[in-house]
Parts: sequence; structure tokens; C-alpha cells
Amino acid sequence: MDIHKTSVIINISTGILTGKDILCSRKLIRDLVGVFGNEQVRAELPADDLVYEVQAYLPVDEGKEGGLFFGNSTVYPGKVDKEYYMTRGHFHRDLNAAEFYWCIKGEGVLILMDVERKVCAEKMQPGSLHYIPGGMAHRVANTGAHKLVFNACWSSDAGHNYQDIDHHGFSARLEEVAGKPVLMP
Ligand code: S6P
Ligand code: ZN
Repeated sequence: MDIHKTSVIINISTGILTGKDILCSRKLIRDLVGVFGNEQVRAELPADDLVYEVQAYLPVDEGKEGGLFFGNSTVYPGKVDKEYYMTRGHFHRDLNAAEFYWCIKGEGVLILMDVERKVCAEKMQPGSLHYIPGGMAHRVANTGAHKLVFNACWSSDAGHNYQDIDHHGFSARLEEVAGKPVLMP
């Protein structure tokens, strides 16, 4: 019997995925209208500044029950006014669907918000493992001077609800105050 190579390789030092089935997406400053608190400052930043990019390995169809998806996200260092560069954030469409994040490189903060809009946050550093329970919106801010890289694993039928965050945002923002990250209501 043949022993096959896998079609996807993860570089365990960098978190980067390689293989023909990897999807890539990027969010530039121009794509993030309304995401940061100070929209005027965002609009004045270079439009092609890269805020974050995501590699995704989706081995089964989206929506399939029982399958898993894998992602590698990189959030670049930067700020919009006092607010750190961060991901848009989302709830899963299935509020029962949890997710794991783990940090590979850099430093940051995972911001979580429940459906009552109560926010909490966890520090991300290489090796930190984060269990995101179902029903918690999640977003990641890079609080360091270098790239923040983290991997993720979530269920293929979790789905994504971006609308809620697009319309109402999170009830707290992560800002730099006296050189330190502070969650501001
Ligand atoms: C997917 C998982 C991550 C994010 C990625 C970008 O469930 O949480 O792969 O998609 O970090 O964040 P966002 O909020 O733009 O999807
Ligand atoms: Zn998610």
C-alpha cells in the first residue's frame, strides 16, 4: 500500500501554509471602511497599506456538517490613530460553533464579545492557545512592532456573520494609552 504525502504543509516555525488548495485573502486599509473608531484618520492612511492577510485550507465544502477548516492569519503592525491594526471580527453564523486560535509569532490581543455585547480579552504571544466558545464574536489586534501570526481551526458548518459587527461594532476598542494596550469601552 502507498503512503501518500499530504497536499498541504504547515511551516511550524512561521505558521505559513503551502499547497495547491490554499486560498488567500488580504485586507488593505481601503477595504476597512468604518472598522476603526477614527474613520477620518483611516481614510487619510495609504489606501494599499496591508492590515491583514489570511490563508485558508477548506478541505470540505462550506456548510458540511462534521468537517473542519484551518486558517493562518497575519496581522501587520500599525495603528489607525490610537487603535491597533486588527481583523474585522465576526460571530459564527452557528452560535454553537467554537474555534481554536493559537499564536505562532508576535504579540497581540484576542478580543471577544458575547451576544449581550460583554467584552473580554486574552493576551496573544507565541504558544498561547485560545478557545473561542460559540456565541462569542472574535477579532485580533496586533499590539507589537512586528507581524502577529496565528493559526485557527473551526468547523466547516460554523459560517460567518460579519453583518452584526459591521453594523454595531464591538462594545470596546483596543487602543494604545501611554505605550500600552488598553480596552476602551
Ligand atoms: C475564521 C477565523 C479566522 C478569521 C481571520 C480573519 O472563522 O476566525 O480565520 O477569518 O482571522 O478575520 P475576519 O474577522 O476578517 O474573518
Ligand atoms: Zn471565526
